[in-house]
Amino acid sequence: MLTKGKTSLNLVEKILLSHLKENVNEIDGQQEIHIKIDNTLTQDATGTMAYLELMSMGIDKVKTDLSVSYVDHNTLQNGFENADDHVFLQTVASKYGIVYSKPGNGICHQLQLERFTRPGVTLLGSDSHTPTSGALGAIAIGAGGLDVALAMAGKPFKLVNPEIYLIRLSGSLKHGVTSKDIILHLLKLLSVKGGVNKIFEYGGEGVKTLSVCERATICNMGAELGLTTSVFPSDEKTKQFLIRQGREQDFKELSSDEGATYDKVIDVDLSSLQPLVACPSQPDNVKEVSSLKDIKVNQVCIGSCTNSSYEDMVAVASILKGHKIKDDVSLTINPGSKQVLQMMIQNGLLYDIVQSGARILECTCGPCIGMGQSPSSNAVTLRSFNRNFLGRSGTKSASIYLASPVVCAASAIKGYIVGVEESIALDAFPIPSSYLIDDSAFIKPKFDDNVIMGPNIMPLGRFEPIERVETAPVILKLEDNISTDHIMPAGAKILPFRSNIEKLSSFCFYPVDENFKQRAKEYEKSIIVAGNNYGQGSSREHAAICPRYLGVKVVLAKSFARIHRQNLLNFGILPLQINDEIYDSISQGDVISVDSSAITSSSNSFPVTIKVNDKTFVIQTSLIEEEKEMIIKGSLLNTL
Ligand code: MIC
Ligand code: SF4
Repeated sequence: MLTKGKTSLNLVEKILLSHLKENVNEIDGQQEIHIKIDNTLTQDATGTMAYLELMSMGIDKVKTDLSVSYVDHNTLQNGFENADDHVFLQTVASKYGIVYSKPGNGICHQLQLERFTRPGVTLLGSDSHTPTSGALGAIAIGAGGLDVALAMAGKPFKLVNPEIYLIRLSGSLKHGVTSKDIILHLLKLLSVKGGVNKIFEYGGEGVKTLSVCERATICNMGAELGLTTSVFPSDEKTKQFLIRQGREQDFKELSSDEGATYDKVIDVDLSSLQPLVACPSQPDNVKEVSSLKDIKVNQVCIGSCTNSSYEDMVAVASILKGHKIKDDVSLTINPGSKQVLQMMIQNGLLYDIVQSGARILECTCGPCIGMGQSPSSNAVTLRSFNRNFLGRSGTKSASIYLASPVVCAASAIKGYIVGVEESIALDAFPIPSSYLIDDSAFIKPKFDDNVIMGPNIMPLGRFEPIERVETAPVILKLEDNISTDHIMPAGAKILPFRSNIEKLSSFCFYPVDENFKQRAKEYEKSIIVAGNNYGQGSSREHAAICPRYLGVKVVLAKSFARIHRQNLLNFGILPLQINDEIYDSISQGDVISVDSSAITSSSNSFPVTIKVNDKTFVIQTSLIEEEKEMIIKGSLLNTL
């Protein structure tokens, strides 16, 4: 936790303290800290909403040092909707002083790492994998679009004072074991909720063996642990990366002080790790590749913001070179950026990849978010991505396995899940000392006023506050680890409606209950009950906006994922933490009553009474002043 008066600081404390807003004395013992945000990023699937919100804030230009708007998710353009979003995003960026990254330029996190992030900055992004930039020694955090819009308007970002863990790496990785296996190992150890309200700082001798791209994979998938973020020191490897990117001037050495302390230390001996796979349908269902016997693969997908760097492509091309993939396997590859793709062309990797039978896709998220390439019914799909939640591939009956790009490439050749043989070198193509720089698809703002909004872009309605006593049926009772992919799925059929809440809400909770919208409309208002870690996964605020739009007033859960809890509050849904006894007493369909009248008291901790059939429970609830105001007024926007 951040506390004042320490003489030896760890890296997280150094960056957070240098960005702390207002009175430093007040952080001691406080639950919440406010930090200044230097840079922001948005992507198109969350960005349209974030910019509609920004427009309602009445500012004429962003107040950050740098804000970038990427288009990388909705690029299929199967109808006018996505293209209209792109035009809106480009024109709104130009008006407010935001750099616009054109579709095809690459995936937001890979591009931010390559071209923009500097050691020591703070970055807030409307995407849960924003922590990828932690690989360059930045504090990079994912948040809902509204929080990012507020940061663009110059407001500080508020976060729970996090516990700071040191992940101390020793030794080095063996042949065929990659940094993906480090983060899969941590997921196995700590589970998908093991990182909530924590920041991981990586240290130890093993850090020196990892390149910035390898570090980026680890920081990226820290999101699957539920972490607030992850960060690596800025060292010689960082300098080499920035030199390759023609950005040596951005380098600054950053590390923890001698004698710095942490809330906890976790040791990982890199040389003890084996190739790992996350089995269906949670990223922490991790097993050793060698323990999986004869799992036949139908589809293999390499890419995503987790593993699409040039180095990843070198390893993949080295394995595929001179081999053919199995006749009944479909292998797709999404390079992470135009830079990566151009270098693959220039240095011959692409030839070896294409000759193997792989299909080359755009430099976008693609299959990771179900934007095309949905596998066949009951298929096994092996992916170098970060999420394997039910239905995320677009095919509900398919099983998604997650592994490193090298396991993916080797498995595409063999036809079942395998590691890389010792005899195969992973560096058949050298890493050049300078990368190919072409920033032509980043469009600088012109500050012109003409924002173009096509018919699919619907202004966000106002949300009326919930009643102080809500009596309503429990529309769903859910288990642990419900992700935002369950609540508000994505995919090619659904993503085009991200700017149109009425249409989007038809798909709300679709993977769990296809009749959810119809029932919600019949009930008019309703309550959701869930287990632990409710709302894990993406930062999409639509997973709060759509349930709210359909009349959900309260969510009772054993625990909440950080970003989703904030999104619920931002849109006026009351998130209440319940214990096992209350959870067990409620059945789906029960009409229950939630009395939160005490929220108007002056205290930040107040009782809420829940009546279930003939039982009455009183739970003590803690909300800070601003959170109370959002619930009392109906949404964060209503309070502004
Ligand atoms: C995802 O990986 O689920 C996304 C799509 O990138 C999301 C954001 C979104 O829902 O648009 C994320 O991770 O935040
Ligand atoms: Fe895109 Fe997938 Fe990364 Fe989300 S996790 S930003 S969908 S590549």
